[in-house]
Amino acid sequence: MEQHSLNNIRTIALVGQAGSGKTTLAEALLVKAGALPAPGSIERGTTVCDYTPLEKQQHHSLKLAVASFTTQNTRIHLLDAPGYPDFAGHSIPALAAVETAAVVINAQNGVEMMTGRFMQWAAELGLDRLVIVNKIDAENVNLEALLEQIQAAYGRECLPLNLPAGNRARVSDCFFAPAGETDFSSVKEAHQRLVEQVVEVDEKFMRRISTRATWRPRNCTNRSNARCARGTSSRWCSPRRRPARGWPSCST
Ligand SMILES: Nc1nc2c(ncn2[C@@H]2O[C@H](COP(=O)(O)OP(=O)(O)O)[C@@H](O)[C@H]2O)c(=O)[nH]1
Ligand SMILES: [Mg+2]
Repeated sequence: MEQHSLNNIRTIALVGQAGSGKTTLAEALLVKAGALPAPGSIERGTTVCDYTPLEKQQHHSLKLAVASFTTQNTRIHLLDAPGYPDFAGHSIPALAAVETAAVVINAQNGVEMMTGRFMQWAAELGLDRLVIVNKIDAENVNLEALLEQIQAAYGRECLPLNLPAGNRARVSDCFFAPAGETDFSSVKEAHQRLVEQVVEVDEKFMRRISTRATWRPRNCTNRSNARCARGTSSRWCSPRRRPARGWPSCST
């Protein structure tokens, strides 16, 4: 049996409104990681997580299910939680067992009642929170408006790691390997925003990227960056937290 150190184990709960596609997403992740040869289907009752006779018959999750896979030398334990409020007794305990709550949103419906509930419960438990916008291929979806809705509900710090491309047929990576076209905004802009935000909260990351010659904080000049101008919160700009050599300093 594979052995993984604690550093290489992640526990993630897929939570959110019923019908947002959590069980289908779990299936897709298992296939992508090579743990399953092909995805099962909700309609045929062949998914890993909806395995009880009643779930197969009803075509939705009724209890918590666990599925595990390995990717990039990391063991992932996924908890697929039912989304109906009636089954919250099964989904709330999932949050106590994980480090990350992935709140899945149905792109057709936007922020729904259980989206808000899970965002709040996960925040109360101090969990990392990840918002996954699912069903982007469906009809009547406006992803730009949905991003605004998410940011209005949960803060401007909700930034896209991926942006839709090819009229919602695929996504472009805006963080790890930023490249490609997008349906709105741009990879470059989204990447800069993400890096600026991560740098603000993660000093280790700041040290790592501070050795890169190519990246510079966006608009990091005395005139254009309000925080730099005030000499306050921006870590790489503040006189007390001046970054490693080669970085523009706004304190001068
Ligand atoms: N068009 C589309 N349908 C999806 C997608 N993901 C799930 N579905 C469908 O949405 C329905 C609910 O999916 P399910 O995984 O049971 O949602 P859950 O209740 O959040 O677990 C099923 O009919 C799925 O086939 C998606 O990305 N696009
Ligand atoms: Mg489900």
